[in-house]
Amino acid sequence: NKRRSLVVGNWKMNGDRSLVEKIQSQFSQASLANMDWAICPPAAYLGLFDSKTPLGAQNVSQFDSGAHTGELSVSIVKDLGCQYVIVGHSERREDNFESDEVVALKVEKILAAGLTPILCVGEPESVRDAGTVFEYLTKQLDAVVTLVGISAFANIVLAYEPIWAIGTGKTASPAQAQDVHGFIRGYLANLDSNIAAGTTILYGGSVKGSNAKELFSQADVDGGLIGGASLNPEDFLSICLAAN
Ligand code: G2H
Repeated sequence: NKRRSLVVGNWKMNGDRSLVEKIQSQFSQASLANMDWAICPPAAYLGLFDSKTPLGAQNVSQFDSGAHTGELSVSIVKDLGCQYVIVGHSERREDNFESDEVVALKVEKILAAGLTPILCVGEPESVRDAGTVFEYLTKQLDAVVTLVGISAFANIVLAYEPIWAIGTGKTASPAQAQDVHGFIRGYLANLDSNIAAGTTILYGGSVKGSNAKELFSQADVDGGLIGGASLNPEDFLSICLAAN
């Protein structure tokens, strides 16, 4: 049996107060008993949501508190109602020069606070063209396993996001996604087969209402991390329904 599905909307640096209202009204009548969902809005909007909306942050600091201007700690986002924190998104790895080691430190902080990290991994197009996807992902995963240990993956959600498919309209085919998701589960299984069987692995990269069902039906795809399509409440609901 497959794991319970999860669909997470990542608004990135988009949205406004009115989208907060629209998404809440779109989801207020929805029956989504067989899956979990959450919204990761810009952090400034977290406090505008009612308590019925499951929330996540898009990032947190690797530090606990103190003199880190512009940063948000895990305890702050927890205080604002977050259950999840996206960590290691390729856009942060690129724009903010986050290394595998910094990503691992953030995962450690998120776990220590009792929140669920959504740990993003994924290769650029050049790596796919060179045929070294699995080596690239192994290095990203090793950094986290080394710091927090394999047993911590009982409380970590993984997201595979091929960088060449992010916001480009170029979705990985269901077979391409399954190929990598199967590899990731195999990587975990080499370390602990029970952990591997229970780990939620999301796919991210141009998921839409029209391709969600087929992606989510793959054996090792347990849901999605949704960027652009999560900004349209109807589209995002249709993606959640495809996982329900
Ligand atoms: C991948 C995804 C959400 P999009 O980054 O994290 O974005 O669905 O716009 O490709």
